[in-house]
Amino acid sequence: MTTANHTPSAQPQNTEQDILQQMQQLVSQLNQHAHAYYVLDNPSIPDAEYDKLFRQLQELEAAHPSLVLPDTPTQRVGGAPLPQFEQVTHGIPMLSLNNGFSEEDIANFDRRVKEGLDAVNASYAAELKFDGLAINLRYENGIFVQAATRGDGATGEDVTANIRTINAIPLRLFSANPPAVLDVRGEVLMLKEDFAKLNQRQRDAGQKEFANPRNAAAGSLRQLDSRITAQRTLSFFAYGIGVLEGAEMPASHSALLDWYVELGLPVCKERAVVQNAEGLLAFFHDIGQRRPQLPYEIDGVVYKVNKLDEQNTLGFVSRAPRYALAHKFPAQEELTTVLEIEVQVGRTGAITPVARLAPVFVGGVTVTNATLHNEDEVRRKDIRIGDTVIVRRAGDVIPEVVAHVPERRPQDAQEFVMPTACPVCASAIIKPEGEAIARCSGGAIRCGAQRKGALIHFASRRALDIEGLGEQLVEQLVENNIITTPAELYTLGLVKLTVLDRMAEKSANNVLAAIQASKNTTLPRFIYALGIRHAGESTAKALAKHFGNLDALMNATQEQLLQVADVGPVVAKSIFDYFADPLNREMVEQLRAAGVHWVEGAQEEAGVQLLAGKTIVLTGTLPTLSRDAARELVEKAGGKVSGSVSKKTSYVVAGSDAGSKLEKAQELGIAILDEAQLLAMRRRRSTGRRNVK
Ligand code: D41
Repeated sequence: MTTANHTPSAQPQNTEQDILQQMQQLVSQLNQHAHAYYVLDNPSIPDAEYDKLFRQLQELEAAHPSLVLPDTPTQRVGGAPLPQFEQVTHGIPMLSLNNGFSEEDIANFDRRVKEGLDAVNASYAAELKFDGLAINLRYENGIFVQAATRGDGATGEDVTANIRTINAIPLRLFSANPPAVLDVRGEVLMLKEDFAKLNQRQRDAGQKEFANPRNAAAGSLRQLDSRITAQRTLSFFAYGIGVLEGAEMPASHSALLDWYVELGLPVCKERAVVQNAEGLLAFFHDIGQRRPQLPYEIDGVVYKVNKLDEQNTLGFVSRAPRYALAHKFPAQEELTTVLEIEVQVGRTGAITPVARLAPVFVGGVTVTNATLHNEDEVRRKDIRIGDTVIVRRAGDVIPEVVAHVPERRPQDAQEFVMPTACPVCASAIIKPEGEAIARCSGGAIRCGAQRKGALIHFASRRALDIEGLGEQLVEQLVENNIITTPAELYTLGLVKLTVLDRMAEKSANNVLAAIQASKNTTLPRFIYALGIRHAGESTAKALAKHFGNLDALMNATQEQLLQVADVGPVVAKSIFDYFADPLNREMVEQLRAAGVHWVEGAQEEAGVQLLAGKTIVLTGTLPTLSRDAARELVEKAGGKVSGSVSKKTSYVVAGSDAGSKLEKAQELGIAILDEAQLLAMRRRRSTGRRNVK
């Protein structure tokens, strides 16, 4: 929320008592609106209204500085820098958490809890483990008075001024009868979205980016100048309690969090009360599935024996409670060293610097290579050979180098030098002005790497779909100079194939049969298979539909190409240039001569297309159809598949574990189909008879 101009409303004739009352009212109103906005995510007034009230309060405070209230939201913006952080001794130490990683660790935890309680069943509160910073908030008579970092658990640092800038943290608890003292414990973090925005700002300002949301949150909290913290959007979730005076301790952890919600404190909604190890694991797996869609980073989940008297019975060992366990996901970030920076040549000649790394176990796999994307990226992150770097592997995405660790840079760390010649074919590497990507100028004819890439692409499932012709076989075919172009695939015989490693007669015959079968294809697949830059699958489909036959496409001018739906100048030029090259035209002719064919001018088969003109979003796992199969089905029925839900979406087809897209569809009131309903949309004969295949 921002502040707007407003005419002063302080009236000189008011008594101090009146003014104080006015201020109290404004503070209370503003704090309630802030709670609705930042904690409940449900604004109660328009921003402009809020700003008006805010200005009124600011003006009153400026006129009567002695009356400024301790919970006024005007003080959130940060004040003069501190010389240093003061030390704070926690009233009750902040304990640490024991970690578990395997199902066995969880079973052992559950068993020890039951032994300790002499019970057959155990009830747990399960919640998220935020990857942020643990903090203690002290409220006295309902007013926020101090915030301290966890520090070593016994003593932390006073970060009150910084914490005050976090809009989600109430400056006064919502209670007519608040406790005399309440220590709220929880985690300060930065949402993924706010992290991305902050890094964008850092980039724009030519300043160092943060490696991850946790570092960004830590860096923001450790600012001596709270005005800087105020510009960084931080969030907070409460999960624990320290000193409590003047109120009764809730009987369970879940009741504590419910009470916090009533007091206006932010509590994460992703929590549950579950029974026994099975319940814990079910929670863990559910959250693990949804982790990528969560708006914040978590590094696991936390289990706590729910009843407080049971927690007390169990007690703690060496500063970690026996009643709690953090169940961690495999680490997504690890440190390792850069052994070498090499370049890889892609299908279109793109030169990608790749860091060769000392092997490191991250995100559940051993990583030895990580992409550095392009030369600018290497410079921006200043990654050098010999550096210690943070490597990240989230979900199934390819591992990447996030940042180097400056303190660990050796004296002899070497800067990366972009080669001027292709490491595969020695052709010149060219980086067109204004483009981020450098390319090998050899093309598929001269460059083995591009040749391999072109062949793999040609044979891939969505192109000519030659089963068995994968990366390894292509590698051997190219390395041994057996073939150089896709057209030569059709000249392969048994003899040429069986000389290769690991190629028995049976599998060689299978590959040959698949090559033969691939001759019968469709025009869109053929166009896509050529691997023209910028002409992906949907462009290939649009081109086939527009031109109807290959010769028309091959002879099209750039102006004609621009007539095709979704084809812009870059794509049109790329297609035009491709067919202007005689070598490419020759290869197309060779393919046709080899017998590759399709039905030209393919008309839609007779029948009703039930999804004609409809936009469909697929989400979650369908019971039998793969993502590709579902997409093909939609397209055959005349529909278009889109990746995101909007008002223009006609249907959302949802399977199990559907996440935010399903929610969005429900919000927007979009019809939701299951797989069976999707299957029923397959083309029906136009005879009037409902003949669903
Ligand atoms: O989300 C967290 N990082 C988290 C940390 C959590 N959800 N619960 C926690 N509970 C505790 C106890 C059980 C000791 C009150 C914690 C932490 N401790 C914790 N955070 C940092 C050190 C300990």
